[in-house]
Amino acid sequence: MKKDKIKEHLKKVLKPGRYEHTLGVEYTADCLAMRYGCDMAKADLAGLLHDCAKWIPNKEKVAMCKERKIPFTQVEQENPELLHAKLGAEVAKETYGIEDEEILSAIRWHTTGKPDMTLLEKIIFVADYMEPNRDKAPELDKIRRLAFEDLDQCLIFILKQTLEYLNGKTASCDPMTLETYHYYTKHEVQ
Ligand code: DGI
Ligand code: FE
Ligand code: FE
Repeated sequence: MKKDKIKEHLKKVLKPGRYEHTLGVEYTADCLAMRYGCDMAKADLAGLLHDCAKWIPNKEKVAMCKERKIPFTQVEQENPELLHAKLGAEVAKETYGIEDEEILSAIRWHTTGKPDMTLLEKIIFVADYMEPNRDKAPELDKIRRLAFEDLDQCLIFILKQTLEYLNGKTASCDPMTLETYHYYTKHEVQ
């Protein structure tokens, strides 16, 4: 599907605030791609589509994952909103015709991250957290500066904040969120 058609479709299915967020992630992913020499067309599409499964009701998310034999964790089953990432990669392929594995993987891992992420995966993860419409996370000004100075440090800072936030909420942490955090803090270059 062409980009303007994708936008038209997303505008229809997503809530207005979610659509604005999507455009914010697209724009921010473009900026980070410029800074780090990532393929801009891929960053743009991955940013645009990263939340394309967000509108699907939770029950349906679980059913769709089962139908497609997409494996999910216990935490994802208890918090099906997490599944919008894995399912998003499938929807991007099925509905929007995206075949590029790098783009699909960036969509798939945008919520939890994963160990040893590609540049594109890191860019989408970070762009999602800091795009201009976001205003809830603490120290966003620091995160936005860090994103353009040191992408890995920014990733670690975001993961740390996410774990603190989940602790405070006693929401269960997905094993992949923890694994990503441990991977990046262990591989941190001092
Ligand atoms: O879809 P978005 O809202 O744009 O952003 P997202 O895909 O990063 O999802 C953000 C939400 O996901 C936020 O409320 C925190 C939550 N989250 C991230 N990691 C985990 C998690 N929730 C649980 N239960 N476990 C996690 O490991
Ligand atoms: Fe998301
Ligand atoms: Fe998002």
